[in-house]
Amino acid sequence: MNPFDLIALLKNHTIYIQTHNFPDPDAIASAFGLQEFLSYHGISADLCYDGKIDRLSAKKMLETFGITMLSKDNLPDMKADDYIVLVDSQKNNSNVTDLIGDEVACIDHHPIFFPYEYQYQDIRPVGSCSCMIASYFQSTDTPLSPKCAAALAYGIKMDTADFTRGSTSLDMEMLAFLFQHADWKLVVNMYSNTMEFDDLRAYGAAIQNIQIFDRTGFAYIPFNCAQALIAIISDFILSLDVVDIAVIYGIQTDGIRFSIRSEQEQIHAGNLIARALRSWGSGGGHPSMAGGMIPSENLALLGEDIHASIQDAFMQVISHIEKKGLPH
Ligand SMILES: [Mn+2]
Repeated sequence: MNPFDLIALLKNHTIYIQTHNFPDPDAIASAFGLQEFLSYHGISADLCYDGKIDRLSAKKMLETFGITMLSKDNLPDMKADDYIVLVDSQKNNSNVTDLIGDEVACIDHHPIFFPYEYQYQDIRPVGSCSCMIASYFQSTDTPLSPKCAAALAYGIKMDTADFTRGSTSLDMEMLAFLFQHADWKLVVNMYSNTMEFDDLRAYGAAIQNIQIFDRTGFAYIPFNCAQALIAIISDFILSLDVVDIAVIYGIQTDGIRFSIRSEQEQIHAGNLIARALRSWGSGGGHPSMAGGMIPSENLALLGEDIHASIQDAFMQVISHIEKKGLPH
């Protein structure tokens, strides 16, 4: 894709850059990076999202890099003919709210589940959305501020778990490119004081109730907590030597939210959750990380022992894939 096509498309319109509903470092960095990129080319854009910025790491990012993101409730002026650029997300996915503006463009690195005719579409199977935005600066010789370069570098590092997850050579090349421009102290600063005291409760609960079948670990968080925290607990459980697949879920007021990790090559995390939750909810994602949800109105379908039902559903899909050696 040619970033100049995006610039041409967006000229003379009111522009919003929207992330998915649980803005993580890659989503925030991508939105911020695109904002600076467009600004240099004479286009001003506001960053927006629905949902919550409820993780310390995300809040800290906004502070550290001086980023302003407007929540849905602070967007009373958005009109139907305003343009929206989706970053790190795609229209019609369950994790992104359909705002009133017109989704004319999409820059993302997730698999396509719901094809949509954007006027500008740049969707590539790379490890982070941030590396795609970095490549826009590089390929167009657009100046990059030390702050913005640092944010994009942090986005790449976080989404690839420091090049241990889904990383590609573009992620690596762009990190090297960003390193030359970045105020690296800001990146280092993001790694200190990253845990909130309340997080310990979620860790504690998961440690208490973890169950391991074969090499699949199940654990749940029995109270409302941030989606990003469920994902962090998922990474934590996956780090156990006896676990190759982690299925972590949080019992929330609007349903059960899942975070899945797989380090088994034949088990595609996105396909696993899509199939396991098929009759109750929905899910999807990457080969190694995925998410999903069972809405509260469907909880009755799980029967009396919801944990046993969830474990059965996942174990059935896993053993089916292992037996058949199905391609993912
Ligand atoms: Mn991402």
